[in-house]
Amino acid sequence: LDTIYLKDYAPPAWLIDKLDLHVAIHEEYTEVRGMLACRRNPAGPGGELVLDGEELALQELSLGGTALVDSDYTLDDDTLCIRAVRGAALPDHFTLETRVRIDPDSNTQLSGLYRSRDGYFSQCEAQGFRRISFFPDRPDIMARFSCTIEAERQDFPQLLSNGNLVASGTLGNTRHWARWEDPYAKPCYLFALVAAKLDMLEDSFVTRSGRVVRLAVYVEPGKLDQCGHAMSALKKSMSWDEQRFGLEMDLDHYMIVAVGDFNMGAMENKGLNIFNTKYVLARPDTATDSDYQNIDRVIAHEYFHNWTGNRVTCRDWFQLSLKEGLTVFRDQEFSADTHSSAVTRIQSVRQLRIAQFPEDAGPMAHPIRPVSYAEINNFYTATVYEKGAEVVRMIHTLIGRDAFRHGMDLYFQRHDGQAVTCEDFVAAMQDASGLDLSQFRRWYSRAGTPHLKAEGCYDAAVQRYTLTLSQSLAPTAYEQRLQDAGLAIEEGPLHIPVALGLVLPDGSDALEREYPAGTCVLSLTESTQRFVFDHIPAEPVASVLRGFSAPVHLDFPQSDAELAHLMAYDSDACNRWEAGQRLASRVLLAGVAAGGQDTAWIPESFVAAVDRVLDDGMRHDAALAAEALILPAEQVLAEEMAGRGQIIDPEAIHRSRLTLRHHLAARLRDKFEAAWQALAPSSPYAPDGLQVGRRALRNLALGYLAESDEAYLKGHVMPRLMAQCNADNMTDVIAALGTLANLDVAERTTALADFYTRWQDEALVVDKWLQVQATSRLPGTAMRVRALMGHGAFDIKNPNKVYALVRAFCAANPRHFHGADGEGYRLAADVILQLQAMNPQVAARIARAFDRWRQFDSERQSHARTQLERIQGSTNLARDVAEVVGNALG
Ligand code: BAL
Ligand code: ZN
Repeated sequence: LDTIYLKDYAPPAWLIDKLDLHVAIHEEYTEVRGMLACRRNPAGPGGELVLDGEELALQELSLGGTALVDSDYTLDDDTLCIRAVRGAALPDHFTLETRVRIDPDSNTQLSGLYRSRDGYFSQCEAQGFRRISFFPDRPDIMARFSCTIEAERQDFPQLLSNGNLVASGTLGNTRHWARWEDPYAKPCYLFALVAAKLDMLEDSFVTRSGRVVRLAVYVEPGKLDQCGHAMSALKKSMSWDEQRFGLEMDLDHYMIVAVGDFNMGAMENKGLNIFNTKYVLARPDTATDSDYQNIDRVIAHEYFHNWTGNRVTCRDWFQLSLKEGLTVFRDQEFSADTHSSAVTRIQSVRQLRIAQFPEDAGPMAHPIRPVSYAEINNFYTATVYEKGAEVVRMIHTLIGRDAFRHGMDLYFQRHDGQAVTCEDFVAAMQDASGLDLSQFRRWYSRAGTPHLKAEGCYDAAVQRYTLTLSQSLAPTAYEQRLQDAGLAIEEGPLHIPVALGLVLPDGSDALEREYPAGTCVLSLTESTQRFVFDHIPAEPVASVLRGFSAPVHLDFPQSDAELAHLMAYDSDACNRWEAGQRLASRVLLAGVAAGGQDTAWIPESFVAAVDRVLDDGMRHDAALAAEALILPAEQVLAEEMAGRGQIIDPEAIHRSRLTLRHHLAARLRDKFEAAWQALAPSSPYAPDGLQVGRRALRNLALGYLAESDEAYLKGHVMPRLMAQCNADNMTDVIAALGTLANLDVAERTTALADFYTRWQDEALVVDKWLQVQATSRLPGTAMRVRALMGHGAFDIKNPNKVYALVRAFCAANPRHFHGADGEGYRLAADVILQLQAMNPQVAARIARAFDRWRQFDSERQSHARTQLERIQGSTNLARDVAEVVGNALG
């Protein structure tokens, strides 16, 4: 596998100022003509003009109107190099004309231009544009694009591209054309093209300076009743970015197109976002509360990219987190401001632990700015996105909200219209705040999750509390790769912001007078540091890492009683939740050590704590209580075991979690019943904060009630579950169906069959039907997933179907994926082998499920190795898959 290194970055020899495209879509093929205004880069290294091109059938090539001859250029599978024009040296400026044919109808990779049910759609990030036209496909080439699209009028009435529609017309009897011009220079990964038959919802937004922006959401015919929420999310995002960051929409048109075949969640193409339908379509009876929230978040994310990504873009793909980490931070802040900030933060932290911490500990470990890759598509990761956002958040925590805003202003003043590096972003933050961030920069080049060790000591005689903090970061697989490649490994302590509160016995904050919200932000910059607090009137319980102020593992030996104190009194909601999670993990891991059976390992104090949280949830904040009552995920417990050097035992983890659920259900049945009754809906469905919280807690209570003994389950719970399968909103329906999918009862079959009959024509709802079955805890799930792959509802060419069935099974059903018989691994390998020829990006994402195979027992390791080697030995091994599997096998 060829590896690409950051150290080899060189500025381009040639710049492209303009690209004029003409795309003619025909039934048999699509013809693409490109006119590239090329200019020698005065700051470049000199040399030939190198254009990328993949699966392009070259028809014509000329320079300034002169057809090039064979000796003027070389063409291979992925590059076209122009050296001369009829033997003479290239002039400093010229226009290059290319004409190619492509075959979007057979493009199953969904990268470049491809056919989906309702038309043709493009996806160019990271390197899809080279599958449309010859071009230097690198983000530091920013050109002004114009695009004329031509197609059959009846089948493809909408012809869309970036920017403004400047002309359109008809061609003969059946064809039509449209010409678009984008006023902003952009890298080619932001180019987009749609030729389709879609319905449109139109609206407008007036920016704070008075610009009227036409907004349009395009969806498959018949789905207009499912786009209202996306449109309102877009308008909310536009207002929020003006208020929080002073950033205004810069175009007259902003379009969102939803398509059912899409590798990613969505794509921020300039003025023409293309979205996976999953993040656009919603109606109360088809979408859950979390679907609604995800739509808000993803619409906002893509919109925010207009500034953080499009106006200022990345110099090279190693800088991906420059736009992704920053934009995730921005979408998290948007969600915090528009929903509950505590719940938003808790959900982000949970997701980081489930997806990013294991990545940091596994064979694909990399810093948020890696220095090498084989396939860039493998680096759209939880690390680049979610940990990248944490790094931006730490800057925000260290310098404060106002300085951060000044830093953003400075970043845009300096770099608007440029392709820059993470270093440029940090420099703007440093210059705006005056805080020296040189040590902080290490976060950009270090892989792995640091350990933060804390030790507290209270001296009652002098009323002094001393906190000793130490940090350590063990080498990961990434450092090994650096070493193998002879690259330097960065060392030294990190700059870690540790937000701290001291909670007194009466529940008040000891630091409340000196610091806002009683929270001070400590800067840990040494390996070990002591922090001293005087005038602390009684022994406090330290609340370390409030708001999860740094993405680290906290090693702080607090007693159960101290954690219970934080659960009850910490003024920081995130740390109240965290204390509960630490307590629950402690209990569950004791259960694992005890084999997961009987209940002697479940302390009475834990049952009492759950009882209190339930009470609190009914009286105050149901949403927060629901978060607190979700036990740590099996994957998180598995990582805790691995972190302690233990072999992961997925069966024992599952068993102890289930035993704890049964125990809580038995002990607190009346409480769960009371919650279920008290939280019954009293108004029509709306995905608003209050209702969302009430539904979450009510469905959580129902889930616990379903863990009751058989008689109670049959007599009292089953009728409710079956009735709820016909609720008027998908949140309640899927909560009931998901619960039933875990139960070995006849009603399970009936409910699943009825659901499918009702929803078989709604693709996104069918995805939910696949997912609840893929994540079922019942024995035989691997076999049922395999059977579902042969069901008419499944289509291996559609990423959403693969994600709903296969990825959900591999990533969200650890007990069955890591089943002792190796069936889960075999299933994943079969899918990867079949999929890699069609869609290597999606195949590689499934392959990531093997990341942690070495942490299991030798029998499981042997099953996993067999499958990994089987994949690695396959003919036509895709590069994306080869990198993932190669790293896994080490
Ligand atoms: N840029 C790829 C999709 C996203 O992160 O918005
Ligand atoms: Zn993004």
